[in-house]
Amino acid sequence: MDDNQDNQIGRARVADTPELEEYYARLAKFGSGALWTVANEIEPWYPQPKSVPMLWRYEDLRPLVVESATLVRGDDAGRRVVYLVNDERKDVSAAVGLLYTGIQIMNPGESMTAHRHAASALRFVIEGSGAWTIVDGDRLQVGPNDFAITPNGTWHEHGNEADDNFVIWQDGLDIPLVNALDANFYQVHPELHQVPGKVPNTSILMHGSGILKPARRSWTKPYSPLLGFPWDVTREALVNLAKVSDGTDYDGVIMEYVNPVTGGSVMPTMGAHMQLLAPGQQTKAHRHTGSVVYHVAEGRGHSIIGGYRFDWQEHDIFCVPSWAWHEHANDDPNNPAFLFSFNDFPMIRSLALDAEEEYDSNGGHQDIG
Ligand code: GTQ
Repeated sequence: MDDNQDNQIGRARVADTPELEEYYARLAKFGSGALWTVANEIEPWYPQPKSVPMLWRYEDLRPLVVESATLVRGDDAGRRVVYLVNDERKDVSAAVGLLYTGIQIMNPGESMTAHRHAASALRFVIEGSGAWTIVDGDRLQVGPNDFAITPNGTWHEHGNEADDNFVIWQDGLDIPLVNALDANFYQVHPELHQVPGKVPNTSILMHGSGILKPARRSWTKPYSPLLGFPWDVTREALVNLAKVSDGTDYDGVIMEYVNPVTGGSVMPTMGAHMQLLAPGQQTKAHRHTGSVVYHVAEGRGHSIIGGYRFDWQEHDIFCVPSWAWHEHANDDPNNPAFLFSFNDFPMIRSLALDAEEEYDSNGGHQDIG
């Protein structure tokens, strides 16, 4: 921000004097302060995220994640996760804004105990067959690039039924948000494990057709009854949309994972998207309120975020802080790139805090919010 802009009527512009400093000291004794000493900082002209743009290379982290599988037992760790923390958000364990993310590994045949919390969680599977997660009794089977949710308050436990491979997946949670609101709760399941229902993937069988929904069945919970979103269906949907649409200027062909009952976001606090960048495509730059964590599902390319270039390849994870300019490019001239992402947009929207601007290379910005 240009601090000079604060030297104007309408902004706080009181100069310190010995008399005022002495007055401030007396206010502080009573748990108080003068607004004009903090006003410009707490009411910035536009969002001033602490988070910085970052990219975490899977190549760097995978060996360390694999090492964790020999260092600690799942039963001792709760979940065996290497979490990704923003350089400027270590105090709240956030990857960006108020979003948490981590890379979880499970050994062959291993399972984690059931628990629930007020925070909402999602998974994006990176590698390995045999992964499952039981969400409120529904045993979901997931594979690479599948997306799954464990909404706030649902009992969940994870496992790997393969004999000979790890499962590695990315977790995304709104833990920093829920903690910022002082609203987090955590419970270990009294039996440590749930009894799964008879038919695995019940939520997908019931709600996953994509074009039909069960008649006369009400669903009133604030999250999607569909808990798993398989990669093959997702990828095909994007490829099909790309046949008939050039997509958006800023994101290429992009689709949101939705609650099939409402068409809205999958959970009340976090939404998720998959986007396709056509071979060689370069998007325009924009910025908006809300924080985003990306996972490269397929392909290679780069993004320019807040003026920094980040080259990415498969399974790299990167973040876009709120109000940071960003644009994406698929650097492969022959193949599409697919980016998974999750965000806090449902929260931003429900609080009517959404704003967006298009980057104008002449230096000006156009408000398109
Ligand atoms: O599986 O619910 O990465 O509670 C961090 C906290 C995963 C989980 C994490 C969690 C979970």
